Amino acid sequence: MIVNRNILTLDEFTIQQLREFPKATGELSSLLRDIGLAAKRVNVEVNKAGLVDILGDYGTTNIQGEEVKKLDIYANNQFMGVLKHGISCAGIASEELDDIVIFDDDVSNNSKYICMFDPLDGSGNIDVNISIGTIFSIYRRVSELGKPATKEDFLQPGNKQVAAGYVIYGSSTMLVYATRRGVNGFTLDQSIGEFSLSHPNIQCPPSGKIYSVNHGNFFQYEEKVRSYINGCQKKDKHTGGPYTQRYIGSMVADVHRNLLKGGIFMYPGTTDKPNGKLRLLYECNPFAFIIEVAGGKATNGKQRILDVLPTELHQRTPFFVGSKDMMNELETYLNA
Ligand code: P6P
Repeated sequence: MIVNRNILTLDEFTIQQLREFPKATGELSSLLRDIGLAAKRVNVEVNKAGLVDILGDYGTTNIQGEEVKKLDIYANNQFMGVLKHGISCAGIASEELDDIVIFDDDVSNNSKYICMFDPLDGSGNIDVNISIGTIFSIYRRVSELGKPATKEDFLQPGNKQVAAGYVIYGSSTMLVYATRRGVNGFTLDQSIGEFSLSHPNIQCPPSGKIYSVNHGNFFQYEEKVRSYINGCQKKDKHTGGPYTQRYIGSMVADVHRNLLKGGIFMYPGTTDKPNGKLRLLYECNPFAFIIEVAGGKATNGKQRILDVLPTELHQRTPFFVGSKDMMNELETYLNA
């Protein structure tokens, strides 16, 4: 008889982490468990998206001017709901909401953290059954406890993140999160309805053979970026080329693969969109934090992403993220 090895669930893992920090209040662990709960609820709907009338457009567009899929709204409401009714979060920001939402009740005003998230990244892929994801970023508040959170709590540089992570709704559903102590991956075990530790202490391979970029924009990239991309396609003294090109069009899926296998993901600025497409606060900062804790690097082409001082909630940034050696190769081109 095969005895199930004792695989820690997300709840058990976060509680075990608490034991190592006797002074910890447990608020962060509670917040992560809340996120896990919302992710399980979203997962149920994502998995049946083809079966119920949850497909199709919601008939509105979000601040990004993108058509909003029903699942976007559902996911946004699930994450906002568990965080509002939890004990650890004073307010949220979301790709789907024009402005921050301050929960402003006694419990929330005394909560130490705020959370920003993209509730369903890659939602344009929902109808064609390609992996999509949730991305989240957690900060300690800088505003006074006991009072409502403020905008300053949300406009902190990424290097102030306490934790960050993502959920990938793919061939299996995984929740991956990082604190400064490490990156750990939990796979949803449908038999018990729990995220179970499947990828402890994830390390991003220092190099790899995969590069991810939208070649359709190639002639809109600056010359140094085009030169690096060319270097990825041939034996080149600077790069370890030729590499394999993989681009899913769902950042969570592309970066997750590169995190585990090694690789580089790029969403450069273009002539049409000099700041690129991806959002700093709830897409790039969380992945930059995760990749750096796992041993990789993340920049905007000029500086470390985590050092960028945000000025607006939905500001965009060029984004280059991945294996350390590949990022260093890229920088020999960009700094030439
Ligand atoms: P493009 C999905 O809409 C997303 O925000 C990321 O998940 C993905 O990497 C990127 O946009 C794809 O954008 O312009 O290459 O289709």
